[in-house]
Amino acid sequence: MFCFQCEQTAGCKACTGNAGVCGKPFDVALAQDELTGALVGLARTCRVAGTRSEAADELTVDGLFTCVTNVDFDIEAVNAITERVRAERDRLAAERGVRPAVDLQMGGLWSADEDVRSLKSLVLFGIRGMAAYAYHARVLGRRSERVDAFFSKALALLGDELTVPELLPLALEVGEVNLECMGMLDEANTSTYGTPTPTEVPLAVEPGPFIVVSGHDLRDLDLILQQTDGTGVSVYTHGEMLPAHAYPRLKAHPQLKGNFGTAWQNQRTEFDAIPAPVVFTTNCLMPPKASYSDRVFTTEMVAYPGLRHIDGDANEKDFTPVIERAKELGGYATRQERHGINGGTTVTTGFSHGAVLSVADKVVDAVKSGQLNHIFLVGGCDGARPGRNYYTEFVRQTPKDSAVLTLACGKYRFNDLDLGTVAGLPRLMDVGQCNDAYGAIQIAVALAKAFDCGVNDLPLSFVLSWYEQKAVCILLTLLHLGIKGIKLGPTLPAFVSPNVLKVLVDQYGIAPTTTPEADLAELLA
Ligand code: FS2
Ligand code: SF4
Repeated sequence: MFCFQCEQTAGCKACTGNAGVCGKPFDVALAQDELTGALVGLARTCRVAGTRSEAADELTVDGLFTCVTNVDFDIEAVNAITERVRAERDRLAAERGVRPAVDLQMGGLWSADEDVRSLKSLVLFGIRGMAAYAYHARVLGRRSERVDAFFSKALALLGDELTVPELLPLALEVGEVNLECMGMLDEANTSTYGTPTPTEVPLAVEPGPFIVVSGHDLRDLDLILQQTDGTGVSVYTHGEMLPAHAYPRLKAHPQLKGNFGTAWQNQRTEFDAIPAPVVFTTNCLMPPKASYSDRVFTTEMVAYPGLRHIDGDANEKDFTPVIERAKELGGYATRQERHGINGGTTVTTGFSHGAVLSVADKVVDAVKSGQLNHIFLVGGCDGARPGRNYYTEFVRQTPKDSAVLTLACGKYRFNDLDLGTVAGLPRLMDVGQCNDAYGAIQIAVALAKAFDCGVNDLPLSFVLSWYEQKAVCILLTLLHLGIKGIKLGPTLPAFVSPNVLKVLVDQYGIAPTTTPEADLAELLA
């Protein structure tokens, strides 16, 4: 196997051998390569035929999302999608009277010239991340012709012989289209569930049966809430589901009680003795320990051999097996006090662009009067690699006349800290999930407009942590917008070759994180 798509890749180079660091076995890695090669074959067939189909678009999104880190560890599930992709390719080719294109052999890509491999990887991993967002939007009834057409175009191009100057703009185009895709998901989430408002979320677990819901899919949480109404079963969010508490139509369910645990990489400890079922709606699933695997359910594209999968149409899924399991397990007999990693007992979320821009005047006045001197966006993924406490220390050391916007699961390093207020605003504001980077961008653009300057001229710095492929597409979006001087950690992507890195440094001033002290001094200078 060869896989180097995520931050924890072996030796900061690549996972090879029998299994990846994430626990993905070599045969699943090979099956995911085969699936990706088949998606390229389908896209090339669409290109020759001059058309796509709804089934091809759906399978493309499903297939790309399946290959995101910590989503699918089940070879049968992966192979089943590959077969459907090939069948749709053949059907479409027959319908259009063209020859079906052959699958791409991914080994050729992994052993290509290192700059070509680097840029094609940026494109492929970026569209894998974007596919997750397109998927969440689709279950809420949203699709975008531009987004779907781009998936097909980019996949077909991955099979072509392209040069570095041809591939660079394609990578930036991933960022451009991802902005549209995140915007589509933002519109889907807010029009379905309302505009998030700042909400304090307890970390304690109340007595009685409960379900923990992890991942990013709000529709799954919505269904679970509807199906637990009046049953006496409580619901807790986990990981990236935390921002759900801020959506009016989700928090209207009184059984949505709080947030369980911290970021994804702590699940094998935090779920060990839990008297409740856990549902994974998306990444980040880790191979479960035997001590709790009988309590873990997967749904949508998430799959793991031996775990129970809740299947069915995204809008009519039946979570009864999960609810029954919650009742059997019974939950805790007494209230469990639980804490964030810095000892806090609550966290606050819901500083969406809608909420922050409703007090935009206050923010602008605070900057103009000098009360608010700097805004840091400290966002991205959490992960297991040592060195990620950089982000805790960075946030802890930000000056009192600054504010910190955050998003995605990296915030669990510091979201239970009490940073107080600045100019009447909380100093720490959680914008939401990783896809809510869209919201953070809207906030930055609105501030730039208010000050009649560019985003790079604002007293605003981006300090990002990455782990999987959604971080890749978000980074490409920021580059597409021309954002300069991003600090990126805890390590740089293994798939970025020295020459590609040089372009990123020369044109965008991207730099690896160093120490909180040095980075803060530089960003505030
Ligand atoms: Fe965190 Fe994992 Fe959100 Fe990533 S829970 S690293 O999938 O997309 O962020
Ligand atoms: Fe390795 Fe990451 Fe690939 Fe898993 S997803 S095999 S950890 S590079």
